[in-house]
Amino acid sequence: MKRALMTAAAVCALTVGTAGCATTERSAENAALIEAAADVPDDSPARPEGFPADAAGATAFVADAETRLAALSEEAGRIQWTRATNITFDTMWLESRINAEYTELQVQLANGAARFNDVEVPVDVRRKLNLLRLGIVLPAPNRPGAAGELADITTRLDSTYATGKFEYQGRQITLDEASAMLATSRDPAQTRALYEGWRTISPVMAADYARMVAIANEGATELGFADTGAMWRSGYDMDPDAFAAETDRLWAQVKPFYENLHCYVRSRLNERYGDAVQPATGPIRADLLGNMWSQQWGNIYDVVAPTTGGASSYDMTERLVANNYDARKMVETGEGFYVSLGLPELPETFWERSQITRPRDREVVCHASAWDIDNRDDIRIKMCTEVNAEDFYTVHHELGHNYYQRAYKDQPFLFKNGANDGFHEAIGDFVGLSALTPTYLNQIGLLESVPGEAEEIPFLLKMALDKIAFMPFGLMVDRWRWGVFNGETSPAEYNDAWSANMLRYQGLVPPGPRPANAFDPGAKYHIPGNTPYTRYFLAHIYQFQFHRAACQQAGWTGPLHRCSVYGNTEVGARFNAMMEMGQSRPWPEAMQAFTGQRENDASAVADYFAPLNTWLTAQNRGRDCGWEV
Ligand code: X8Z
Ligand code: ZN
Repeated sequence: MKRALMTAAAVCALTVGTAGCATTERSAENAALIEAAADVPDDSPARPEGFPADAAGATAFVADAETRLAALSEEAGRIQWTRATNITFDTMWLESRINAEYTELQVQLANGAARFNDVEVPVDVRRKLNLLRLGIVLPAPNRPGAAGELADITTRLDSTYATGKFEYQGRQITLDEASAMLATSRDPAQTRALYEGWRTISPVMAADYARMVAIANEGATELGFADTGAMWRSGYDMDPDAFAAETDRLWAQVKPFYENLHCYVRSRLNERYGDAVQPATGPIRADLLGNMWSQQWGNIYDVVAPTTGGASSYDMTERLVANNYDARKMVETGEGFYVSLGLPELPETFWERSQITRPRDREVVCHASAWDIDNRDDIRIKMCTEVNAEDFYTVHHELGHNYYQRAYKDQPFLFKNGANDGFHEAIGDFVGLSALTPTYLNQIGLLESVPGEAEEIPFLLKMALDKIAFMPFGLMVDRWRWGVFNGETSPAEYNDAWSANMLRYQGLVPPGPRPANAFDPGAKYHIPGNTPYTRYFLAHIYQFQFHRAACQQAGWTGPLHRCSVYGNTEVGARFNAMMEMGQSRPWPEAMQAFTGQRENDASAVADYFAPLNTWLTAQNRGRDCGWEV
């Protein structure tokens, strides 16, 4: 797909690689394809010259940059879409070439922007000059061949992930199949085999990854950053160190609640599997949590459901199946929520051009993403949707990206982006908080009745298994990358540092010792896909801030978790006004426009989950919570 921060027009994947190769064992043919793609020519576009070093020159330079970026990003977007929905030798070759060209243009423009550092220019021009420098995810250094090599590597990495398969019970299986089994398996031998099996796709990435880090760091230092991680942390309208401290502060707000959840879940897993599989103290075994990266735990609700008090009267996946939902109906239902807020219907081309289910006849990138191909109207999603609770959430998430893109389409090119990347991830999640309420599910006919108070704890526990469990994962992925980019973690330490972060932040351990050549980070999409991840951590805070503000605007006085803004066009109009701002102003202004607050604030998370936290504290009484690092 289009590089998200890079083109300011797409979200989720940043550098999209290509390949038609299986990963554990590359066929000779596919190895040849990957090597051939490495020979893509490296021709840099001409430098923009002739802009005087004054305010008028800066304004003209920025206008010219926007025209060039917009044109090339559309071409790149169409090629990237073609590659992501049909991985072949040729689409891979084309994408690697256009990505190199795009990176070269970006780097050239970022360097050009620096010429106006000491010139007094209008505020919006200054913001655009800064964004030219900050909007690159992986910068290439300014020497011949570097952008080409970087593009070849990112292409290979992403491809290896997208086409990854491993042998399980006598046949080659994909990530979707493995994930589906892991979600429902309650056999620790099986969950371990699936967890370890998927991680056999990534050792082959490790050398490429190390080389990529070296090149990108060279590029980042040329642009005046300490390293690529420092560059990523600079995209939040504040000092990069202050941003890192801000994420620490937010995590400290949520951590006691996570530890409470961890303690409760560990105890239930211990009851279920016994001491030999899951001890009653210490970290949790990662493969028992129903998700390939243990990032959302909702799939094991049945294992941890309360044994006293209320029970949950419904299972979302079962409800979707019983109501004959298919993938398209899930997307139409998602659209229906946005339309109820007064937002426009999706364009016809969305339905004609999106990839909603996995095509059976070719290799594709299945990780869900939302695209804005022409920076105007050609918005699409790319998913391999299955009819289940997880994808019901994901559909709302992806459409949030598309509705944001649609809202800011009249902004100038460099402002067509989220107020920060966390905002982009939070839009659909905010809508999802209403769309998962029993009240709404009842309104659209998925639930026959609205469960009463007795289901409060079961409902909140389900939500916490996804939302609270996610937070330390949302933090640890980039904590690992920050250490890799700044050199604290050497290539030889890549895997141990990843496991150490799992333990430190999530309190998790792999089901067994990891092999010497393991590269577990490579088995998580956003690492080979080079998508910064702190955005999801922020989104898990922002969505509750948006939800609390929206419910206040709606005059809701009941518990936050029961509030749905379905059908509320006033809230929709105010939300859209924030979205229309795009990236034109520092993010606190966008936050203020909708919530009245200018800060990141995890207190909305605490408000939403307050009854559950009290309940968990009572459940954990007498237990020895936490884990040693
Ligand atoms: O990657 C995604 C979206 C696309 S932006 C499906 N998410 C993160 C993940 O899957 O790891 C959404 C939640 C976290
Ligand atoms: Zn997303």
